[in-house]
Amino acid sequence: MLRALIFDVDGTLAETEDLHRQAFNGAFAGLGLDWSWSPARYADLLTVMGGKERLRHYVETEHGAEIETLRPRLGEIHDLKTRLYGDLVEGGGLTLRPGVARLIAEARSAGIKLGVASTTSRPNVDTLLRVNFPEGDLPFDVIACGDEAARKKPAPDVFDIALERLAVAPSEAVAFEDSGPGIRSALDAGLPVLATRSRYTESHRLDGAFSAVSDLGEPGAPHRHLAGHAWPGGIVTLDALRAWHARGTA
Ligand code: XBP
Ligand code: MG
Repeated sequence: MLRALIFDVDGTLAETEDLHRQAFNGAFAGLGLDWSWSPARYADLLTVMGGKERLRHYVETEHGAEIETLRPRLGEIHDLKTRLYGDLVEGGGLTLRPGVARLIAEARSAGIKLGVASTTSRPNVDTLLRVNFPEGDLPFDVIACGDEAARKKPAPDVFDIALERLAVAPSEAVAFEDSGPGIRSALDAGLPVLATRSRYTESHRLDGAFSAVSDLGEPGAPHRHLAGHAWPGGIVTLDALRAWHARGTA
């Protein structure tokens, strides 16, 4: 029986990655570093999951000669980036992707548990949820994210943590992801994965997802079906998820 839905954050709950990119660039400028990541450059760097890891990878590959002076500053750069990202999200304009609020509401009404499993830092999750859900009425039963996981995606750690805290088996849940590494992470945790491709994952292969769509769809705004299981009317509803899940576990 379907007992839980587990959502990735960046690119899945909302199209956040360009704000992350802007926050990184703001931190570089704020600390006197003449670095700037274009959208294309950031898309390449997104193959490295985790902002701290991504920053370290960039410094090691692009500024290796200065690594000894830069390495001690990586934490400071990422901390400023996280503050600036929070300001950007607080500044509004970052809404949930199509169908996310609807499906979450359907799940809550039906008593289906809700979890988050993200590589991003916890303050980023808290700010995104605070801006998009009413005070004191946050929908998620469990939030697993950032450095709680010993290994970042594509390792399964963060989904394993979410499953354990939700007290459900992988066979009783469905994961929602937008990226190749995220799909890999959820699959390796034993979860079936529904992929909603995002702006920064246009080039990602979504192999392994049992269904891939442009988004979760809304009445009057059906999604584009990309691969795998197709959803009646181009909308992923809880009823349709339950019907798929029942078939798979029959
Ligand atoms: C996406 C990530 C994160 C964000 C940046 O996480 O890889 O690293 O890009 O956030 P997910 P941080 O798709 O799993 O939500 O700088 O806080 O890591
Ligand atoms: Mg993501």
